[in-house]
Amino acid sequence: MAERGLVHIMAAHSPLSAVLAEEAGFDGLWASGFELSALYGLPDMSLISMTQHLDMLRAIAGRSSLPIVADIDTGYGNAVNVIHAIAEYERAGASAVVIEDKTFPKVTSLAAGGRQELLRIEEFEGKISAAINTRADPDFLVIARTEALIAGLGEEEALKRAKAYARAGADMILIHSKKKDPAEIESFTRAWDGDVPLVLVPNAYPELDATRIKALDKVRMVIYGNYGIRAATTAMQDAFRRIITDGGVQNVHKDIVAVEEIFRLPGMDIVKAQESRFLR
Ligand code: SPV
Ligand code: MG
Repeated sequence: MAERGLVHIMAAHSPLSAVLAEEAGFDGLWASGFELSALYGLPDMSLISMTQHLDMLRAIAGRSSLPIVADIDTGYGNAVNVIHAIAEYERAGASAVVIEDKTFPKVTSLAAGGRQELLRIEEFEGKISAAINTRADPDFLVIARTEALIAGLGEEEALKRAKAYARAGADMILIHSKKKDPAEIESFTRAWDGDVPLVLVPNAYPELDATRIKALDKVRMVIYGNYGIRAATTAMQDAFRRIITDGGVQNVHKDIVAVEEIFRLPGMDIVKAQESRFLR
């Protein structure tokens, strides 16, 4: 962020999606709870475990050199659970975590009519302090996410919470909104006079592009939060439907990557070189 001003972080739900994000030129990866839940065929409602998320994060870290921002939802419980989680995520290879101020179990933020209950500010301050106190590397970022706008509590409450979390030691504040119009986020960003920079996730308001975000001046990280799983779903829906309609793969094969690409992306050349060197 110091070098680039604004960093672009792409959601990854698997090592393969991480490799694709790295090749495309993103600055980092978002180990998204929404995407991993969807990968398991589950809604993003605290149903996948910390172990499942950590296992995938380790697998991603093993195949990509990009920094990983881990989406640890509510921190899997109270401040004591956060202490355990921070140690585990740092060891697993994450460079940052995002913790949100909702109660456990949570409901995904963008769902219409979803139950959105927030923690008391003091309790969440304790969780942020616990995270800061636990990290071994001072460069490991603790990002506090307020869901005040998602819960419909308004800008004043969102600013109050963001300021409290920054005072508790958060390195950055993630402000989320599900309004289709970016006005709510732009207004919060203009009103933000805290010392720490902001993180945006333009999932609900996609027209807020990098040029407009840079003009807001206080944002240093943009997370493309569900674009990996949505792009993959679009591609699979299209291909699978065409195979049924066409009665075979005779047409679709021309429009998808050749199998050689699936040899290349996971680094089959490296394994082949290992075979010729070490198999006796
Ligand atoms: C995620 O990708 O898991 C997020 C972003 O937290 S959102 O689903 O938009 O809340
Ligand atoms: Mg999430």
